[in-house]
Amino acid sequence: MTTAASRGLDPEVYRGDFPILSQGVRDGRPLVYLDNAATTQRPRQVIQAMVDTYEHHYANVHRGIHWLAERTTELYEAAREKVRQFINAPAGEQIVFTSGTTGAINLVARSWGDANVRAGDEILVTEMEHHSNLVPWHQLAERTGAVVRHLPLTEDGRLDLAPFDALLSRRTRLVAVTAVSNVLGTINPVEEIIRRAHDVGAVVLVDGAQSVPHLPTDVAAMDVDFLAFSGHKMLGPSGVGVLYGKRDLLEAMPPFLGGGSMIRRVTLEGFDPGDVPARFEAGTPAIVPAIGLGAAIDYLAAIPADAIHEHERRLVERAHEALASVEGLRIIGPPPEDKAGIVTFTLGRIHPHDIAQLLDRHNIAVRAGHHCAMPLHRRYRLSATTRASFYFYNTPAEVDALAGALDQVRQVFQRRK
Ligand code: C6P
Repeated sequence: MTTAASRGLDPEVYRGDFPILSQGVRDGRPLVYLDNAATTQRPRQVIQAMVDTYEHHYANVHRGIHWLAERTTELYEAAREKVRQFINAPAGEQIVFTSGTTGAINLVARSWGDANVRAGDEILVTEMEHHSNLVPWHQLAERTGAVVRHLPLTEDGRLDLAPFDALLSRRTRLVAVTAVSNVLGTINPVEEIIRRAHDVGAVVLVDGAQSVPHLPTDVAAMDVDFLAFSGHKMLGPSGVGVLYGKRDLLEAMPPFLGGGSMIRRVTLEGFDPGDVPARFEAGTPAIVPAIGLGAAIDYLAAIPADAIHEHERRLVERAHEALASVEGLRIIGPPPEDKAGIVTFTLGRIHPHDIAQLLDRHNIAVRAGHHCAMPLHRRYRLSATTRASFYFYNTPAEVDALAGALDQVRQVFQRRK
């Protein structure tokens, strides 16, 4: 059977929609944007949706009686519905707009965590988590006396599930795991993790920052309790993200931030919280970014998610092959078939910041550093790495440009020796 994925995706069909990809020329070199795990670029349709809102449909939401406020509220709520459909959530009430993945995870740690975690309870994370999925749990442990434990990594960049059963117990209140590593690209077996965690009564939070933009996501099929992700990593603007939660969990959670919109009634003596999701959206929300995220989802939903994944996998395969010919280059992480569109590497003893700076002279944008994953780097006895990360608009020619430029970087440093 021919599927959308097997037919392949032609990035040229989409590149024209992204003004920055054609306007980012420097010294005659076109921009090769390979920093998509940090943030993606936006197509004209998303930028225009936000301009249109400011020009024609802008007022505050859930407050005004005037028609303009009603129109903006409709657009804001339509964006929530688009998110719901995109991840197959049962109801719009289960979609909470946050400031991003970080905001979503902190909301769970503060609200669900403070209400449910006690001294001696355990929170299980993994050695490959982004700091956003580690620090909030350390903070929760500091507040409550709970203990943070972790699943280790294998040498080739996968989760080591061997000690999982021994680590899981009735004391485990929460398992917090990323669906895709932002450094290694590893795609984790989250459905299996969720199933096994549920067997001991633990709640599971999946960090979807690097998976929702790149892989098909179905929260109902996953049976996940909480899913967090960011708009700016999936063609949307920064400043908006999403927390999906199971309805019974969200409804039992106390509000975290207090203020306008999150209440049913306020007196001088106290307040009654509003229903979900308003209970968790105190104050004026990121109105235009949320509408922009809705437009980003319209754009993404028109491209089969499995075709995006397959295209990125082919780019990663090509990168693994091409980069292997660069002397001294070592890729950190599993083979292409187990990864999303991320290739992280070291090149001899050249500092990753120097590599990124020299690649920048070729107008190739990558990220260098610890990528907000210090424990992961420590695991591989590294302080920093260089990372190229792809999206559906990247081309095989860009991968080749990266490999060619890296070989020149190597030669520059060899000459300096
Ligand atoms: N990773 C990267 O270059 P925010 O900043 O809240 O939108 O997303 C945080 C976050 C959480 N989890 C994972 C797996 C992530 O990759 C990120 C963001 C970027 O890798 C910026 S540090």
